[in-house]
Amino acid sequence: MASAPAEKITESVTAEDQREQTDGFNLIIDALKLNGVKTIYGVPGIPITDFGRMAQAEGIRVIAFRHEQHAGNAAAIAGYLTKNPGICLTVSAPGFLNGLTALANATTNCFPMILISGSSEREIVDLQQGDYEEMDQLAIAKPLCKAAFRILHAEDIGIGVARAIRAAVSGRPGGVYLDLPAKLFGQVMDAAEGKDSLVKVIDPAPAQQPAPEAVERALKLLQSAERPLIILGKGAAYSQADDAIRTLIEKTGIPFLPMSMAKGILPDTHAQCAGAARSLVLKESDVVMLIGARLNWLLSQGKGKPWGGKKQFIQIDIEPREMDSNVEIAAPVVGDIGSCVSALLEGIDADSHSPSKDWVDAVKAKKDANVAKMAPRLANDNFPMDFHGALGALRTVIKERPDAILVNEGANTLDLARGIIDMYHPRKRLDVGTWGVMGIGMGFAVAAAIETGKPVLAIEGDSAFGFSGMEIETICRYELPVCIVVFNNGGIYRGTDVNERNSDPAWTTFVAESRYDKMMEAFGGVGVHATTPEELKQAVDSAMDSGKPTLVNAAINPAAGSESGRIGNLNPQSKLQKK
Ligand code: ADP
Ligand code: TPW
Ligand code: MG
Repeated sequence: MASAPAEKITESVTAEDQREQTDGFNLIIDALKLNGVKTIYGVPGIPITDFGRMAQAEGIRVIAFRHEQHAGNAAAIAGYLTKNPGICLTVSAPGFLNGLTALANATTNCFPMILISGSSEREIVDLQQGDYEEMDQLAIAKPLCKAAFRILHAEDIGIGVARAIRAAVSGRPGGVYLDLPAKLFGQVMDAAEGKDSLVKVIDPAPAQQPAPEAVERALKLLQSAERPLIILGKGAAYSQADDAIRTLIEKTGIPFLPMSMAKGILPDTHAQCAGAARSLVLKESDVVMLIGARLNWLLSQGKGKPWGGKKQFIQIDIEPREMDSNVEIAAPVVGDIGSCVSALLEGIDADSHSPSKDWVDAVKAKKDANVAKMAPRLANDNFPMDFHGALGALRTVIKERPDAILVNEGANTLDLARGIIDMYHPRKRLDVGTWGVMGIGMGFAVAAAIETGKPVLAIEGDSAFGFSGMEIETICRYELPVCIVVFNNGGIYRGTDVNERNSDPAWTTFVAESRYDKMMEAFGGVGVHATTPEELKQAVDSAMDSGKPTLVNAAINPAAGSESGRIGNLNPQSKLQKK
C-alpha cells in the first residue's frame, strides 16, 4: 500500500480537529438549559452517571434520590407548582420501571413532567439478545403517559427535547417519556451544527380562548340558577389564574367548594367557602360550575345520592373530551382556565348572576353548625392522643404560617387533615391526588422545598410514610426545610387488628410503638417523640423556625381511625355468610 507523505496526513487531521465538536451529553444538557430547566431529579447508574455529573458541572441542580419513584414524584409536583415540566432521570429497565409509576400518576393527575431514561442498545433489545438491563422501554411507557419519544441521533436532540416539553405542558398537561439509548450520549457532531439544531420552545402552553357562544351559554345557565355552586379543582390551582377566579367568585357571591388540592385558591376561611357544608351544597345546588375539576370518583361521578338528583353542569376544562364523561354537561366551556374565567367575567353582572339569599343563608347556617360541632374535638387533650387533638395543633401551625407547604398522605391521616386544616394560599396543599396513591410524601416534600424555598410540613400516616421513608436521607443530605410528622397509630387505618389464626401479626398492623424519630437522627436530622398536642405543636414550630430537617413521631391512639378513612364505602363486601 502506497503511503501518503507524512506531513500531509498530519495537516488534514489538524484541520478536522480544529472544527469544534460536541456530543450527545452536551447537546442534551444545552437543550434542557435553553428551555429553562434548572433542576433534574433522579438516581444515577449506567448509562446516565456521567450525564448527571456533567449537568451538575453545567449549573443544573441535580437532586439524587434513593429510589426513582420518589424522584419521579418530585418531578411531577415540580411541574404542578411551576407549570414547567419537571424532569426525572432514570437508568434503564428497573430504574425506568421504578420511575414509571410516578409518570403514570403524573399523567392521571394532569401534572407536566418528563421522564428521561437511559436505555440499552436498540439492535440488541430488538433482537432480544440479552443486553445489560434490556427492555423495550418506549413500548412499555406509551400506554401510561401522554406521549413517548425516542431520540436516536445527536442531531435530533433539539427537536426531541422540544417535542417532549410541548407535549407535557400544552393542552391538558401530563407525563411524557423520553428514551435516550446509551449510544446517543457519546455520539459526536460538529459543535456549530449542534448548536444550530437546538430548539427553544416558544409559547409552550398557548392560551386557548373559549368560543364566545360557549361563554354565552354558560352565562345564561348561571343566570337561571337559584342555588348555584362553583367547584374548584386542582386544574384551577395549576392554572395560576388566582385573581380571575377570586374576582368571579366574589363578584357573583356564589358559594364555592374546593377539591383537596384546590384548597387555598381562596382561603378556606372565606365567607363563601362551602367546605364545611359539602354534603349540603352537593345535594341542594341546582347549577354547578366545575372549574378544573373532573366528575370522577372524588365527586361521585356527578350522579347518585350525594348529588340528590340531576344537576345542570357548566364545566370549564382545557380537554374537550372531558365533557359528558359521566353526565350531560349543559354548558361546556373549553379553553384554558385563565382565558375562560376572564371571558365569563366580561359578561357577569352581579345582580343577575348572584345566588338567592335563601341559598346563601342555608349554606352559612350549615357551615356554622358544622364548624361549632368540630371545635371542641380539635381542642381535646385525650391521652393517648387522637387524630383530632393532633390535627387541632397542626391546624394552628398552618394558620400561623400560611406560607408553608403542606404535604399529606395516609387514610385517616389524609381524610381528617384535609377537612380540619384550613389553607390560606393557592398551591400550598399537595396530596395523594386522583389515584389516592401512597408514596408521594417525601418526593413531593423535597421538590416543594427546592422549587419554592418555603418550609414544608409533611403530615404522614405511618403506613404512607413507609412507602418513601428512606428519602429522609435525601432531605437531610440537601438540608431541606422539611418537617415530617408521622401519625403513628401502629398500622394501616388502625394498629389494633388481630390475626385469629396464628401468631403472625394482622396484615394491617406494624411494630407497636415504633420510633420513626430515631430514623431521622441516623442521618443527622432532628427527631422528636410527641405524645400530646402541645408537645407536637412545640416540636413543629421549632422545626419550622430553624428550617432543620425534622421528623416528629406523633404517638396516636392505635384504636383511633376507621377502616379506609372516609372511603370505607368503596370496599367490596363479601356476599358469603361468615362461617
Ligand atoms: P380535582 O382532583 O382537584 O377534582 P382533577 O384532576 O380531577 O381535579 O381535574 C383537573 C382538570 O383540570 C383536568 O380535567 C384538566 O384537564 C384540567 N386542567 C388542567 N390545567 C388546566 C388549564 N390550565 N386550563 C383548563 N383546564 C385545565
Ligand atoms: C401505592 C392502599 C390506602 S391508605 C393506606 C394504604 C396502604 C395506608 C393507610 O394507613 P396510614 O394512615 O398511612 O397509616 P392511617 O392514618 O389511616 O392509619 N398502595 C398504594 N396506594 C394505596 N392507596 C394503597 C396501597 C392504601
Ligand atoms: Mg396508620
